[in-house]
Amino acid sequence: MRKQIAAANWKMNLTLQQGAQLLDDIIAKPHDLKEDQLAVFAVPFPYLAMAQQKIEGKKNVFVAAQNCYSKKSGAYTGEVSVEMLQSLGIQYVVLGHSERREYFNESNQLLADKVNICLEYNITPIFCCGEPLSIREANTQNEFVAKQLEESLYHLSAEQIQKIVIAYEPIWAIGTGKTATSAQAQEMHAALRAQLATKYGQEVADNISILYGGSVKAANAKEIFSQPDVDGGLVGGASLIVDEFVAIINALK
Ligand code: G2H
Repeated sequence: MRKQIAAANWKMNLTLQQGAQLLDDIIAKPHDLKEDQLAVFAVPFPYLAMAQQKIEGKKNVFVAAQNCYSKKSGAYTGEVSVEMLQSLGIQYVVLGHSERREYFNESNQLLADKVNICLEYNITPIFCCGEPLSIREANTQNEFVAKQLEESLYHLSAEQIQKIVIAYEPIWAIGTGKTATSAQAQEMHAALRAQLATKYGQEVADNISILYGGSVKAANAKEIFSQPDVDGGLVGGASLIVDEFVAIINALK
């Protein structure tokens, strides 16, 4: 049974004190995470240790980094290695968010290298993919997203690919208040799963969690997550509000 995941992406928001308070408040609220349901908090690098401490002993709750570097160590001033993350006990890393691709020129090839190093250190990549508005308008989104997966993930073995979480985030729906309809999300998620099945077989494809991201909030989470191929969400803005994110966790199927 694949995991259902509510992943918070704080992006570059909050002070340390605000982040600590937000985590305390969310953790204190009642939520009912079943065996196959996870809550993941992708926090800024300087808050990883704090967050990791706060979630210690909490079942099915994890902390994620929002990025990592593709090299093991060395003279890469300002970068953060996977080994550093591992030494903090971090088990998830968001990779290839569209903001990283756009503002920091992250290519599919660089992301393939980052995926590899994460797997080498037993850290699960939450691999983001998704098309810009122009591609959606040209109705070539399936090919566009297929290429992102092909160039960053399809060198992996069947065993390795099952360790990846995929997050589909149509760029036109990110932080814009525009959400893909649940039917649009389901259509893309089903297409991605079919593509994974073609490459790795149906059983492998059925084990891979595919999250939806882009203006998920308490009001639309249940409807989106109820789609058969949507396994939860990667949530930006709404993850910064206690009641919103708690409701989103509770909307997991
Ligand atoms: C997409 C998402 C979180 P938001 O970037 O990754 O952000 O929910 O604010 O659209």
